[in-house]
Parts: sequence; C-alpha cells; structure tokens
Amino acid sequence: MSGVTVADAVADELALAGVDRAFGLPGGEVLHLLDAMRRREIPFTLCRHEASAGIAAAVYGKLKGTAGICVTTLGPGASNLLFPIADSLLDREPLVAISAQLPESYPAGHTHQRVPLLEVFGPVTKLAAAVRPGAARQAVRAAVRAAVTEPLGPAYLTLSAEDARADATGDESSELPPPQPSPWGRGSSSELPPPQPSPWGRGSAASLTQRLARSERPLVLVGLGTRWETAPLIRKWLEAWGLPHGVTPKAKGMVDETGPGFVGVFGGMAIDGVMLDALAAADLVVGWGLDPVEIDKTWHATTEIAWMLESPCATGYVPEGALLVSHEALLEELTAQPAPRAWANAFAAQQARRRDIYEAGHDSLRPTGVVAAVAAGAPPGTVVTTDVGSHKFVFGQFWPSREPAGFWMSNGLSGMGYGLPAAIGAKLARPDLPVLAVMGDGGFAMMSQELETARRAGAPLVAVVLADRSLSLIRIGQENRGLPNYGVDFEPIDSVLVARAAGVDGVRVESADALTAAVRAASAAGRTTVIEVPIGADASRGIV
Ligand SMILES: Cc1ncc(C[n+]2csc(CCOP(=O)(O)OP(=O)(O)O)c2C)c(N)n1
Repeated sequence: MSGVTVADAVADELALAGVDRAFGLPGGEVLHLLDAMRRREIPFTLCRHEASAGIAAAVYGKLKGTAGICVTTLGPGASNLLFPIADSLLDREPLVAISAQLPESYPAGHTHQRVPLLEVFGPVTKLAAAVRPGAARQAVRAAVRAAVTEPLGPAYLTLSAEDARADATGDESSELPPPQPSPWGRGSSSELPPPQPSPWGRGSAASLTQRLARSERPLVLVGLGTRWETAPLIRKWLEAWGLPHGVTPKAKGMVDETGPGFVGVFGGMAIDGVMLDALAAADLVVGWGLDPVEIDKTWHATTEIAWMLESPCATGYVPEGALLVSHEALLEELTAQPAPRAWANAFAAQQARRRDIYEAGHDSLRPTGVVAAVAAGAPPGTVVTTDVGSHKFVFGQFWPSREPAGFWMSNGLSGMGYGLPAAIGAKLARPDLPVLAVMGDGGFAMMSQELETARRAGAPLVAVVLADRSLSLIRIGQENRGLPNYGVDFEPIDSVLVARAAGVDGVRVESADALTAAVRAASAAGRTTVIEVPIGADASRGIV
C-alpha cells in the first residue's frame, strides 16, 4: 500500500490540470474525495443545489481556462446534474461532474439509490466513465481533456466510496477506461482533423475572398464557436474590410456592439423580426464559429452561409460544406489583403429600427429602459449574466457588450435558473470584476437560495429581479397563439425579504433613475444586493 488512495490520485490529477476550486453538494459517499481535495488545497464551494453547483462550476472553469469541477453524491445528487450537464453540452462550457456510485461489490439486489448513471449521462456528455483503482489518474485526465477540447463540453465520472479509499498504486500504467457511447458519432473531436494554420488557412482565405467578391450584401456573424482570444483579429478584419456584422447571444462582446458596423444580435433574441429582415437582405452570411445550437429557427438551413469553424458545433454536428480552419491564421491572412470590393451598408434600416426601439424605452421601466438604466449604473467591465425569459431576450439584444467574456446566458439549452449560479461562478473566477445577474421573478425563485452561497463564498454580486408575477415570455407566447391566460401567473414572493432572509441586501426601485442609482450604489458597496424592479407582465409584448 503506497498510502496514496484513489481519492488522493483524483485530487492530484485535478490540481495538475489547473483546477483550483470545486463546487458541489456532498453526500456520505464522496466525503473521502472531498477530504482529498481539501488536503490538496482545492477549496470546495458548497452550493444549495447540485444544478446550481454545476452551472457555477462550468462558468468558473471557462473563465479560468480549465475544467469546472462539480462534486455530488450518488442517486439523487447525481440525478440533479442533468440540467448543468445538458447546459454544458449545448452551451459549450467545460464541466467535469464527479458523483459517487454504489460500489461494484454491492449485491445486485441492493437497489437503494441505484441509478444507471453512466448510461444516463453517456448520451449527453463527451465522456462518461467510472473511476476505478488502477486507472483513476487516466480517467481524470481523459475527462478534463474531453471538457476542455473544442467544442468545450461536459464529462462525467463516477467514484464509489469503496474505490475512493482503495490503494492507487499502479495507477500510472493502466489503460483508459472505455468511454460510454455518446452522440458524437458524426464528429467525435478525436476523429476530425484538428484545425491547421496551413494549408487550410490559405485555401480558405482564397475561397472566402472569392465568395465575398461576388457578394453585394454580405453579413458577418460571429458565433459561439469563436474563442475570446480571436476577438482582436476579428475586429481588425471587419474594420479593414468595412464589413457589417452581428453576433449570436453567446458571442456577445466578440465585437464592439456600440460600433457603427454592428447590426444586432441574431438567434431569437428581442426584435428577432428585425434581425430576420437583415438576414433576408443579406446575400451571403459569413459565420465565424456560427453554431446552430444558438438559433431557435431554421434560417441556418436555408440561408447561404460560409461556415468558418474551428471545431465541430455543439454535440459534434458539422454543417454541410463547413470549413474547419484556424481562425487566427485565416483572419491574419485576410487582413493582410485589401478587401476584394467595397460594400454599401445594406442594413442601415435594421440598424435604425433597432436603435429607435431601444431608445424609445429610455427613462422608463419598460424592458429596454431597464437595460439602459442598468447600463448607466454598472461600472465599466461589469460581467452580466441573465436568466431565461423575456428579460434574456431583451438584455441579449440590447445590452451594449464591448468586450468578450462579459455576458453569460444559457442559450443552447435555455434553462431557467442559470443566471444566479452563473454569476457566482463568474465572481469567484474574476473577483476583480463587478458581476451583475438579471433575472425574472420566475427564475429567481428557482435559485434564490444561492444568495446565501454568494455571501458565504465571498462572491458579492448585484442581482436585478424583474418582478412581473408571471412567466412573462410564456404568457406572451400564449397570447400570441390566441390562447387564454392560464397557468403562467403567480403570486409575488418579495425578493427584498428573500434577500434579507439570506443575509444580503435588498432594495425595491420604482423608476429608471432609482434603478441606475441602486445599481451604482450596490456595485460600489461590494455587498450582494438584490434590486427588485416591478414591471408589467406584458411589458415585453411586441419585442420578444
Ligand atoms: C427550467 C426551465 N423550465 C421552463 C422553461 C420554459 N420557459 C422559458 S422562459 C420561461 C418564463 C420565465 O419566467 P421569468 O423567470 O419570470 O422571466 P420572464 O419571462 O418573466 O422575464 C419559461 C417557463 C425553461 N426555459 N427552463
């Protein structure tokens, strides 16, 4: 016996992979792993639900450039992981979820808390495997590698309490455990050739230039599959060639959304009709890292798109005719050449419409006014997260993002409950930046228990709750379908009292000016503050 247990080996490997924090909610079966991580000085942030732990971990991991780690118990704790795992798969965030499992030595008739976890999570992860004595280190390495390989995504490991205490001698030499079947058949990232600077970069530059030379009304869309580091190169090329451009919601900040060439946010956010008009006006879309997982309609199948991808899309999908290229090499090559022609701005009408709708709401607590009021009070560099609902559509379209990594939402999955735990993950990863979460009162009620986590974990954030006593996005959808109002409205839960019950500050505002002042004061105070904003349940009608 070497004295090193499998739990120690797992903790070692995580530390070697650059992991410096884990999130989760333990049960008795993961206590040895938890203790091994404590001894390895990997702090554990206890969350109040496994779903929020997984969301916080994935955001934390992405901002730290490694895998986010979430640790849960078996059975119910593991079952609660489906939301963050599915979110990480469809929103391309790097997550390694580790849960306990029943020891193999238990009799088959021991059915208490027995759930076939590898079979459950195999189809929604890039790798699902049991950590076993003799192959523990390899399993952790494979899981981290799967999570941080583009397209980023989830890996899932089980570790039984019995195996966690077992001797880890001989671990180095053994083979990887076989991964479970997954939906990656079409494009397992290990099967596809990795992006190369050349010759693909060069060939692609010529073909893209030719397509652009033939195009009279091109529109460049920057999507989820672009890396933050590429933003300066994309901006330089767009400016040098004078190309109109937009982003998808998860790529907000890749270009300066306050710049003159910016057309809008594409993929089902507010005023999507205006964006669809812009798409209809374009004769070529150039999609840098464009991933259909972000698009709630089917225009991506009928529009002429030059797909410039660095990696397969979420779930391994590769669109027909897509070029797998190194964005960096290609953009450098393109920018070194003159534009093949000049383009008149074909999207001025949509830009004006977007601006007018945004500005019409200013100085009021209409949804666009809420965006403007929050933007006026939030310090520069504020990282914004949203939950899912009308507010996401409005903030997704109108929040004036200027830098990458500063705007977070669940969009591929679009799961309510994302906003608050995402903000906690972001604040713990970037304590130097102000963090602000925008939520509906529906989504806030799903996760408000995490306010206590934010306070305890030292993650002060501002939470803006739009209180309309309704699942307003669904209410508006019901109305649009000509259905009677049914099953979508609820009685209020006082967010200010919830905040105080969790030991954080709470304030209610009744005007745009008061909202700006409250955001400014709460950001400066550095204490977690909930700002409740009463808003009409139909306030977003017509724009979402
Ligand atoms: C977990 C989950 N359940 C249900 C939905 C469907 N859904 C999408 S938006 C929405 C309403 C959200 O209401 P609220 O949080 O109050 O935000 P609002 O629309 O009022 O801004 C619902 C129920 C979802 N996306 N995620």
